[in-house]
Amino acid sequence: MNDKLALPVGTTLDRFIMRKQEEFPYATGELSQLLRDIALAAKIVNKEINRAGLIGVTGAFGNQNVQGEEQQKLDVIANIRFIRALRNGGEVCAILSEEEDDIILTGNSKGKYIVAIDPMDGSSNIDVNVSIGTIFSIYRRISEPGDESTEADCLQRGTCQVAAGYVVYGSSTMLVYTTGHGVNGFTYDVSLGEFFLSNPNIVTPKTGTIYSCNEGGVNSFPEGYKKYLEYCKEKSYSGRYIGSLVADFHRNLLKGGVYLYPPTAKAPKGKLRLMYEGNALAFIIEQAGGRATDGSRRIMEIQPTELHQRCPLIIGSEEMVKKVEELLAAEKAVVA
Ligand code: P6P
Repeated sequence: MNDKLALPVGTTLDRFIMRKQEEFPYATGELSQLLRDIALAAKIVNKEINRAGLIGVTGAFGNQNVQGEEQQKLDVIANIRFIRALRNGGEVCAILSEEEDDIILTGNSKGKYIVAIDPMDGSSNIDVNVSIGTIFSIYRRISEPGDESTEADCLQRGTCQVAAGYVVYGSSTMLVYTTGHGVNGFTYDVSLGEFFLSNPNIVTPKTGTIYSCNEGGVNSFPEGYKKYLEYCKEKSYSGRYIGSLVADFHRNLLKGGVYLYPPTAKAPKGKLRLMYEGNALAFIIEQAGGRATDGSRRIMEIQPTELHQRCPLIIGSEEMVKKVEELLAAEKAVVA
């Protein structure tokens, strides 16, 4: 047969998920269905982002979220889309969303899974056509199926995640996820309405020359961070900071680099949220051979105590993250 006349289109996300499920004889398909539900919502959100300026969904919604941040219209829309897809998919019993004060009980009391999600990360960039993203983290519930889900279901360490991923709505739209067996990236083909495997088995470089940090707050950074930024300049590293964590993370994941969000005067515990930013990306970066810390602890070992708790975040290439930790430790030694 002359295949050259009709080249294969590649592996769809659905087919990839099914193949991976076959590798786990006891897999019952619920997690596979959950991942499909997330992909469906991502396709819908992608369409609304691409047409935001035409359908009047740019700009502020007029409310603040639990974080005290100005909600953008697309924050609210993405939150609705993902919650609806997860509720209708039936596999999720509760959702922890950046845009909701409390956990959302989906009514699927028999659902085995919990999802922690930042439906639209970097939303301040929406109106200026800069990449934005969705970040998600999936846990098995602790409470019994059939019982009402509890906050304890959502306050699990990152090491308990069964899957995590993100969608980056950029020059192309990509979904990148892990279930603890490596990291794989899928690019969305709008014309076919499918995600296709484009970045199999992503491994992040052990080191790099890119650092991502909002240095506007440098005067209030702990000394060790200041020392690391000086180190980057001595080494003539490239400063790349988009203001969308997902976009900065994705570039550094593929090219090598480190993203830092230190404690600042404005955010003494850091700005980023542990449950639906730190843990999700930490799972991915570790599966890709990188490292994620809050400066002294492995992100995924932090025991959460609040749904929306924040954490300092240093994440990316292993050797670069270790260098930051080394300078922070030296600072502590001097202070002690
Ligand atoms: P700053 C977006 O609000 C976000 O959570 C991340 O996506 C981004 O990296 C960071 O905050 C930007 O924060 O303080 O530099 O504007």
